[in-house]
Amino acid sequence: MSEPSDLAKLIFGRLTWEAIPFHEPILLWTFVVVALVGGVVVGAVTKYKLWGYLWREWFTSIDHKKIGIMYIVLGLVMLLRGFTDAIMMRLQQAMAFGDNVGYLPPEHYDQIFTAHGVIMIFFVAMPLVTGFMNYVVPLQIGARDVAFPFLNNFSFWMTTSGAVLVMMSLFMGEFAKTGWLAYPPLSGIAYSPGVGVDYYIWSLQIAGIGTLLSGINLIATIVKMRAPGMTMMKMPIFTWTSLCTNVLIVAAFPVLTAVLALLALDRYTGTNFFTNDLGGNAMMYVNLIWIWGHPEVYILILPVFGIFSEVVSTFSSKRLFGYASMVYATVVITILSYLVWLHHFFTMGSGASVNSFFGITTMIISIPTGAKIFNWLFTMYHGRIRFDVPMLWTVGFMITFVIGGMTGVLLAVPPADFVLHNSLFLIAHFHNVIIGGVVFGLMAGINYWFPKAFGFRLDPVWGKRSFWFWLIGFWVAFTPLYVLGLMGVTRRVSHFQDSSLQIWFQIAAFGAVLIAIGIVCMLIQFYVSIRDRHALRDESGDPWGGRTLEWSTSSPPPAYNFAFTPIVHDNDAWHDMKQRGYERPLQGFKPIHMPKNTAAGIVLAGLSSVCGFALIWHMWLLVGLSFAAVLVAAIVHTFNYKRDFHIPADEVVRTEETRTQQLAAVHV
Ligand SMILES: [Cu+2]
Repeated sequence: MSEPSDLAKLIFGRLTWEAIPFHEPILLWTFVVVALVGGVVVGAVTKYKLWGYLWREWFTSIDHKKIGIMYIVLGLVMLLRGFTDAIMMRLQQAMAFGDNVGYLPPEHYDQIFTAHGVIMIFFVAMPLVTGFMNYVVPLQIGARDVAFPFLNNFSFWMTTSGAVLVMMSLFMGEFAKTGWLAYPPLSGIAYSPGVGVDYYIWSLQIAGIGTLLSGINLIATIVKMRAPGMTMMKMPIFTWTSLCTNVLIVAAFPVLTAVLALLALDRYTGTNFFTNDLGGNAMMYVNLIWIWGHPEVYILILPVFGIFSEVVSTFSSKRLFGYASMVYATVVITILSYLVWLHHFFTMGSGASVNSFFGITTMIISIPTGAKIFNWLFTMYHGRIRFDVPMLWTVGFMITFVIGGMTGVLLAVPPADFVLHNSLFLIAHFHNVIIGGVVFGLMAGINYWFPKAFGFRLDPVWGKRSFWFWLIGFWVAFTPLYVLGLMGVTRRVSHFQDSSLQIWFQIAAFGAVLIAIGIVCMLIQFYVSIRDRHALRDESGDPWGGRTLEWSTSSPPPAYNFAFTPIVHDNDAWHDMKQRGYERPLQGFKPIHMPKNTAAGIVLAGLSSVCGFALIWHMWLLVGLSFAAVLVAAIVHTFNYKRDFHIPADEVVRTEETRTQQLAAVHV
């Protein structure tokens, strides 16, 4: 094979036909399936002439509700990919014993567990959490949108661009084989010379910018745009947990950006921040990435705690017990979550004093978490509990998460962790708190707020089926991993010799199949609900007897959310208004002007992902061109951003009067 010319190198860098995995049958078939599904979707959108509508009403929309829904769609699509990786791992580990090497070669298995972790955290949990905060918070605080609507659109597309790059690594080149946190020296250029780690770095850098900007956006929104009367201690709990989460995002994500930038410098320019030689120190990377990593797990769970608080008080038809202590517990967790990161590597050998400090801070964090659990139980106590689907997920969470928390406290004991570190016990623990906590919470949130967003409920029958398959599937899939971990089986192994272990992996694989059925039930639930949307229609805008402001609007809410800014007297603002006889403000109309939809967000993010792709493949000419294009597009956008639109007052007043009649009719 002749050496490519300098010009070819400048243009194509290290991108060659070899980068396409024609020789990998699994990837080839995956490509065929993805191409087929993609073709059907594109065909349907073209057939029903929906491109214009999608572009005008969704892709370029600066409406927080639409952006929130797009985040959630992105998260659910990536859940299918991330879960496919999970099933592939379970299958390999259930069959690869003795002479049977399974169906996945080690280097492919390594990419799968790395992609699984990266996708589930960055492109499933983060978009879902950000989607809920985006959709719900402005409605809960009585605002017409977030503080920076354009920035919100741009942040979404930056997150999506990162996801696109990760998906591209399936069919062009490879993904990292390092595990989801890409520890050096394995992630350094010496041991990972391929494009995998570069896909990892640039997809996370691009998505990370989106996350950081949405963090700033939501903090500004919550601090500056609350309705009159909504003091901090009158904010709904979900808004409180969102505020703390976004403070953590702003405090932690720059650390991730910095540490990945240093790793990139090592790989691209030959510096020695994290290398084995020339003064490099890999443990500095491990420290920095967990200074981001542990707050990250609380960035995921805090909003979910907020969802549970809303659901428990609504479905117990009772004020949330211990509102103030709930707020203090959230703030304490936020602070403590920044003081525990070293529990991820007690085995670094930093000595008893350091380990005991981080062991104790880790154990302490279970106290405010426990306080939350008791507050939810005391809210249910003597409540008129309705076990609708959101409440089922909540009770499932309480049982599952508490057990997961307990295994966490066990791992926080350094001597015990020395035995269990990097074993399957650890894998079972963090899936216990992430699936039992974050996933169950997001499912509760989808079932709880879906009728607000679309005006009809989700089908409860398939909803309950999905819940039971997830709950039982979770325990069947991960209990064996707790057992295997206690027996000393380590993580990230694609083949085993000891056949006595196989039965446990087979049970775990069966559990993963049950969870897969749970996901299919959820998809059927969406389909059946859309098909039967008229029967599931909710005229009231408040199907569950909600207590916070988002339930005071129609479903779906008008583009401007509130024509008349609500006056708040209580943290259960809507419940309080209902007590006052559906007292909704109808005076003091403030003109509504909103920035127009714009293509700038998707264009800037699109150019950023082209630049990222070029950096991955060392296509230096394209790097320069796309980077210059990003700058030009950003400058051009600053000139046309001034254009916004007004909604005529009489149209708004008419809508509000209809809404008042609607409420009167529903609540006679
Ligand atoms: Cu941690």
